[in-house]
Amino acid sequence: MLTTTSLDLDSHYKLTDEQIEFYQKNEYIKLKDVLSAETIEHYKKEIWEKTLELNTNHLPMSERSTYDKAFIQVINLWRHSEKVTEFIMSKTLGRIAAELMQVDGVRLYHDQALFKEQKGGFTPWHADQQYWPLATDKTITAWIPLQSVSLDMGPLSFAAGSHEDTRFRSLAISDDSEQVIQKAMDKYELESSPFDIGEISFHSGWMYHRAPGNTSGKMRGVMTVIYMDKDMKLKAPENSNQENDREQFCQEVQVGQVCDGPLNPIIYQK
Ligand SMILES: O=C(O)CCC(=O)C(=O)O
Repeated sequence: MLTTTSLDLDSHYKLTDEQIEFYQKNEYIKLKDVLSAETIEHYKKEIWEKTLELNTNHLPMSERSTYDKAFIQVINLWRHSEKVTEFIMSKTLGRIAAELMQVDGVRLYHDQALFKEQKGGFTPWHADQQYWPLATDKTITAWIPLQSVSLDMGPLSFAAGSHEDTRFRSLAISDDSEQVIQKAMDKYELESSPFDIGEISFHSGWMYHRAPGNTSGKMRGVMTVIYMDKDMKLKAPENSNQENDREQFCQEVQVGQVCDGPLNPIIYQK
């Protein structure tokens, strides 16, 4: 039986200067052996069961929108399970997030389970921050596979350095974002590679990414944690997605104030 102290959720994953420079330039990075297979296994069952229990996306694939074909999405799982809370509050992951962004500390924006079902569709090209009413670009997502992810399961794929192209920031996830952004991504290097167990990617809120569909016959279970700079301020929402996010994730926070509401605990601080 594992105890929390035997897990690597609160250890120091030493990033090299090259890794931090790589992230600063490309705004994504894939890191191997961040968590042990043992740790992932310890939390996997609870995350898996809660995700399936709370999922409301039950239509047959053929009747779903492109967005809903891409994944089952369950948000703020940490509010539903103490065990998941332990996982989400990992200082190992929070510290990596802070060091990659070069900030003194990070808060939780929210978590989400993203399970790509058997025959699940592709995740269209997009940048996450279209959805977020956050004042700066100091945001980052940890994408944490709950099993290894082969190419046919739909690994998250990144256009290195694409955050520099600001033209498509108003596009929400859709067939339109897939087509329009795809055309502009040729000039960036595409990283689309499998994930080992324990390998975790980190990407910024404004870098463009997508995922191929799942043709493997197996569910692709992934947990994500979205962090923001601990000093992040709430900005006035600029679209309906941001209005929605403000209500869901920035409760009790006024525009112009630090996002330090009850749903935004500090996860790591120097
Ligand atoms: O898991 C996926 O297919 C998409 C994930 C994603 O877009 C994200 O975590 O920002």
